Amino acid sequence: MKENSFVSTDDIRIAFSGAMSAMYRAEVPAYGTLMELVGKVNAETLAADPDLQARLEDTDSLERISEERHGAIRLGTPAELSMMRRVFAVMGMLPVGYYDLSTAGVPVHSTAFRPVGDASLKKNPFRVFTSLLRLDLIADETLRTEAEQILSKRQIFTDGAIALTEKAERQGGLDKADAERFVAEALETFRWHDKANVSPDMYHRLHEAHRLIADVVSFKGPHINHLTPRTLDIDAVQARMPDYGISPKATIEGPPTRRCAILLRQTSFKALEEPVSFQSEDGGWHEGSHTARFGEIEQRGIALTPKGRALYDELLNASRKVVRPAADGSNTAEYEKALSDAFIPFPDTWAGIRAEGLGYFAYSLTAEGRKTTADGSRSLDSLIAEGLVQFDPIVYEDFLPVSAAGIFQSNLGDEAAQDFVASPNQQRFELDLGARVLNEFDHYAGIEQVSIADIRQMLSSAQA
Ligand code: OOG
Ligand code: NI
Repeated sequence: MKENSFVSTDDIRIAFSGAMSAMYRAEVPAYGTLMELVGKVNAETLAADPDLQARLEDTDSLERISEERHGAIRLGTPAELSMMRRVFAVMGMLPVGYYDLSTAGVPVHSTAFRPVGDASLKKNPFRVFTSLLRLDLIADETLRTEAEQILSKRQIFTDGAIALTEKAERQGGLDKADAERFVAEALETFRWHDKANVSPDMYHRLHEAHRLIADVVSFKGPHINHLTPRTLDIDAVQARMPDYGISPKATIEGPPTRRCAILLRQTSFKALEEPVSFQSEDGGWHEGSHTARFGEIEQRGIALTPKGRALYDELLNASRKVVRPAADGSNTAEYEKALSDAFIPFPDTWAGIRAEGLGYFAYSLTAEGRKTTADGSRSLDSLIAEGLVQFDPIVYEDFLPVSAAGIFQSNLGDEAAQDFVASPNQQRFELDLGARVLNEFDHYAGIEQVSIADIRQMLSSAQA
């Protein structure tokens, strides 16, 4: 087959995220309501801020502004994780970053499968936060063995999804008909199953050990547990959720409201209790329920350098020493105050963030710079001071472990907070994944460096 007859991995991802969104809206009506609210707030924010509208028109496609940016799944075995990696690769999604959530009381470690590179992210940024259950953190050995046995019997991928993934690997891509079939087959893995594959008793025991274990082990597959559209005003959506009959988690995760947005802010509505039937050993079905699925929103800011990230972590920790956000919302106002007070030392202008080396920027020539013949090897600071070069924040495309833990916890119920011994194990995770994860800092530094090399090259060739 000729290579140019293959559908691009970006186009397969576009089709897949669209199909996932439609499926989830049909399965979880409250999510459709959240999408409606997000669309409304985004439209209002744009109407009230023509500058923002103009800036976004340059960089984003406005009619897609409220589309999903990410979703999340939880897997049970190393074999599932490595096959998932191969399936996502067909859609141009690669594992970036390692997140250890054991420290935060959640027995998983995770990566985000996402497009890498500016062009792919612009076409469609959809990512999937993918966690692997860590049965090694479960104290009860009998239960651990039973859970392993249950998981070893399930097959979360359809035969078609596996065959088409292998075909894509063999050929280096998929043609249009195969790509369409691939999207439909891959979607099956993420579907909700209202019939559990364990007995009521087993579900109860798994649930007692940790709600998350019950969520992963009791079902035929790793149902998508949330999708997350982008909002231009997360505070407004959080405040208005109750007007739409949806109940938000108590606090917004991440940094406080700022002029210059950094990293990632996110919040969700609380997971819904949904009917599920369980089959007992005698074959009879028993009605019960399970709580796992929710909706989330996110607002992204600049990617921070290791120095900026260290400052972020330090200030976040400092704020939590003053007030720990309570899940019931009883101290939300105090928490928000402690958070914004703690972040006063973090500069809140782009120039300030840049001057202290806290964030990554993309550099480009100004209109003046494009006309000039300046020496391209001069310092960036002097080129900027003379108005020849400008800098724009590079958007953070990854996740934050403390925030992710907050999102998990808010959807696991208040009693689920548990202590595990901190045990990050990236090596084990990569072994199970069958690949190394990309380092997100290297990635942003690379984008920044390329932009600098480009302007130097343009200035020098103008001089020649
Ligand atoms: C994943 C929670 C993490 C985020 O946005 O930080 C996450 C999960 O609940 O499975 O999606
Ligand atoms: Ni999320």
